[in-house]
Amino acid sequence: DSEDLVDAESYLKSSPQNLPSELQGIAKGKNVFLISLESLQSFVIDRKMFNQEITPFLNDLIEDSFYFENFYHQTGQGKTSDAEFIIDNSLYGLPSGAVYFTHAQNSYTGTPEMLKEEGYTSAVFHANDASFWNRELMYDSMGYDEYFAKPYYTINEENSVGWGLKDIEFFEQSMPLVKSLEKPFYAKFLTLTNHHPYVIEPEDAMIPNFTSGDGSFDRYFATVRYLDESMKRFFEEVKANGLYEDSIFVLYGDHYGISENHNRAMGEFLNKEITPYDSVQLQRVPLIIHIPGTDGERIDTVSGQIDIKPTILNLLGVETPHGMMFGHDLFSANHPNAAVLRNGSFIAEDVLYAQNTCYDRETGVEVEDEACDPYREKAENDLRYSDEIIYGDLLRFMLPDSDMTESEADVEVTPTP
Ligand code: GP9
Ligand code: MN
Repeated sequence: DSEDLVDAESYLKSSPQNLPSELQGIAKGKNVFLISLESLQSFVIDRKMFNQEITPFLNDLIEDSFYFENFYHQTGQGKTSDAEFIIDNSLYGLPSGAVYFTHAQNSYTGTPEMLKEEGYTSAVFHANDASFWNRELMYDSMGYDEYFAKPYYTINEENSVGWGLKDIEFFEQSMPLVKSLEKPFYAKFLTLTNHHPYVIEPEDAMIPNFTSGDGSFDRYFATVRYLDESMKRFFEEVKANGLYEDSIFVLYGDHYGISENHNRAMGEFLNKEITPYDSVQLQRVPLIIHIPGTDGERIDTVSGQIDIKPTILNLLGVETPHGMMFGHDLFSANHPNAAVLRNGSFIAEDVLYAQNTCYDRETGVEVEDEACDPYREKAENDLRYSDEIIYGDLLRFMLPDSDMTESEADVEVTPTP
């Protein structure tokens, strides 16, 4: 009941509040391009295979963007949809199942709904069945205005592969729809080509397969390279359509592409034996925040998808109370420099905790368990309170436009049924 929300709220208020960042409001009134890069992990960034860059375009984009090299996905079984949920709510997904399926009818204060107050139109572009991951229902709860799914795209034999429309085609066909949006807009794009088992047609492969003998691992690099090419073309289209200057771009990897079942091949590729420490480090996905007109900066802050909502809201200078968020502005000086993963692992400035073992974060050497104690409680509490909010649908007790909860305001407001 609302008392539980008050507990969760006081827990969140107990952690240091964001100090204003020097980028506060730098993108006020600008469009937001939010791009989910399917199954893209950070181990391919700035890396060559057979002397060829795996992600040449992203490697260049990073040079004049804010690139977070210690950014982790925090998804569970909900995969892409968990990433979408975490990013739009700054709440964790669930310990099992997909929150998009089990709790789409809850009350939320998602980013699209909050930006509506600021005059933004919000849209999702994704060339798959509209009902996949129960998105239609959850997008309503999030407050998205438009959802351009499969019916908006021309999909046929030659322009699709694997899970559907090829990414280069997807972005090409999306552009006229983007131009139809009222500005400013918050537009999310979900790519598809770089999806397990990473099938691509020879004419689309721009880099050879790796040679471990593990099929999906070996093919991963060609579909990653193709995704990179689709991003290059997309930025060219955005510039050609005069949308570049008045926009910011948030590109993120949604979750891992290569699971621990492929540790042998991964070990061969990285030339090391993959330990539980390495497996957590491999949960890093790219976060690239590109703000035209600003210089690039490589930022090593330990961070996660949970931080994206407060970061975007602060970049846009959105003052209204952000409600219950477990993440922190990535540009604030006192970001906690930590990330909690859905399975209870966590990464902090000096240690990394995985499978009941504490490691030195820099070296990967096992250290005494006490070294992880300072962060263990926060990791457990973050997940616990976030789960309570979802299982109890506690945000329905939030008063509109306020951080206050019903009981704190001591007003009798009957919660919406
Ligand atoms: C399906 C696409 C891929 O619409 O988002 O989903 P995933 O399997 O990565 O969650
Ligand atoms: Mn995905």
